[in-house]
Amino acid sequence: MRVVQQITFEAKDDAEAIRIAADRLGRDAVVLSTRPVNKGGFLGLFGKPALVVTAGILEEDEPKKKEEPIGDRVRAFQQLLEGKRDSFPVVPSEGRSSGKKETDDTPVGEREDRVELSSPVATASRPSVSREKVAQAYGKGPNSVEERDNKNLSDDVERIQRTLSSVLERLDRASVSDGGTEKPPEPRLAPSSMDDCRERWRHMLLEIDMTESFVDALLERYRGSLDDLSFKDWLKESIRAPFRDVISALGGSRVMFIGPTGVGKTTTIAKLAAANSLWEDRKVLLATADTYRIAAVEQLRTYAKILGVPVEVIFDPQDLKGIREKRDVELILLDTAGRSQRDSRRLDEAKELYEAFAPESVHLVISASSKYRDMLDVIERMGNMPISHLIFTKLDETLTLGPVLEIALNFDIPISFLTVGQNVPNDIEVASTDRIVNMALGGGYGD
Ligand SMILES: Nc1nc2c(ncn2[C@@H]2O[C@H](COP(=O)(O)OP(=O)(O)OP(=O)(O)O)[C@@H](O)[C@H]2O)c(=O)[nH]1
Ligand SMILES: [Mg+2]
Repeated sequence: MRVVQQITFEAKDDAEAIRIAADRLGRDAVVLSTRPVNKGGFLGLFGKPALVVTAGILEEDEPKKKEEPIGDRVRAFQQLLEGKRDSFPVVPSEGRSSGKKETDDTPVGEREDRVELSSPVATASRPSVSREKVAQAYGKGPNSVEERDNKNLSDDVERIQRTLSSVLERLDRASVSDGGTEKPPEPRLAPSSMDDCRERWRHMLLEIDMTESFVDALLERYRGSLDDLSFKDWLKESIRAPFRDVISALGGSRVMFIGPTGVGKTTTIAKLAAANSLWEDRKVLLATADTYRIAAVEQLRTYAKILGVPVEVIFDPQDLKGIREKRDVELILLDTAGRSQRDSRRLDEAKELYEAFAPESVHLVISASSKYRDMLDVIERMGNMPISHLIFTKLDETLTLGPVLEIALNFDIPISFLTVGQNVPNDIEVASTDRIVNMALGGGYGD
């Protein structure tokens, strides 16, 4: 990689630096460095802060090979990212892999049993995981007969377990409604009354940080429900995560991502861009309207370069109209600046982007480690745009997924994806009601 057409100029802030670089060098301009200086003033004091900016265009040393096998592209992608983590400030080096030894006593939420591609570290210490396994994590089925058999077997076991627990819980209910005349169930298998059962769930739901009044209302609703489902299955039936694969979960070919600062919007977009371009072989275009921070533009540009997909920087919402009409693109993922739900001016700007882009779906990205009240506030205030999907990120960072469950139960907005770590592109899943409920009630990610 070499720099061509390098220029140096002054700007008052990051946003102006990005804009001047693009004006003078075109849309592929990259800000290479910025140095803060004080302009004017006396003896270096009382001056106005400014930036001395170096920008240029990066060019590949050798033309890229045309079509590498997918495995090689993925591995190269991972290796480049691992390398980038040391030098690139917005992709921090402390990954989720703590290097801690896992034992059977390790709480489920701390286990590292996610699907992992071979990174430079992983290849040395453990076998890499097949493409099929990764494809499965993205909602694709197993390929070989052996894999199908294993899957059928584990599906059967899961079905039997579900049936058994539902039968046990029905037994509990029956013993209560019959005024206790029924033969008491085995004490080690189930609590002896509906109230015990209810208390147990109540305790558990409060432990995972659900709101007390909501928990009581929820348990009442369950008691009054006519169907014969176990509580867990009833919860699963009550939330919406209906998508089976990455394409249906995206909900269209023009997709916009909004959300508070630092929740993982750009990382999630990079994961989805990888999934779509590497596994689905779709022509993806990344666009970013986050021109407030140099690091934000460069973060997306870095992912785009590694993936070999084009990226457009949006300075003006009207730029989106041209992008919408691009013919050779199958999927446009629009990244936006993180904004506080309390900053109404920034929210209006997002609305302008929405109107110019006319997306087919708007995914609101929320961190699973936020408090329930804050999640609620985000959804309500960002609702100045029609939110079509919810994405929960950072499920790996919390053991108490009650707020996620509570949002899922309270809103009729479908949940599209769950992200479970910093690793691009692995740490993302198409959301499923099973996963959400099992993780929430089972002690977090890893259950
Ligand atoms: N543990 C964990 N970290 C994540 C996850 N998703 C993203 N991150 C990390 O969260 C940090 C912020 O991610 P970004 O993608 O830059 O977040 P953003 O929403 O684009 O941030 P702004 O553009 O500043 O609003 C980075 O360090 C990511 O690696 C996740 O699922 N789990
Ligand atoms: Mg971002």
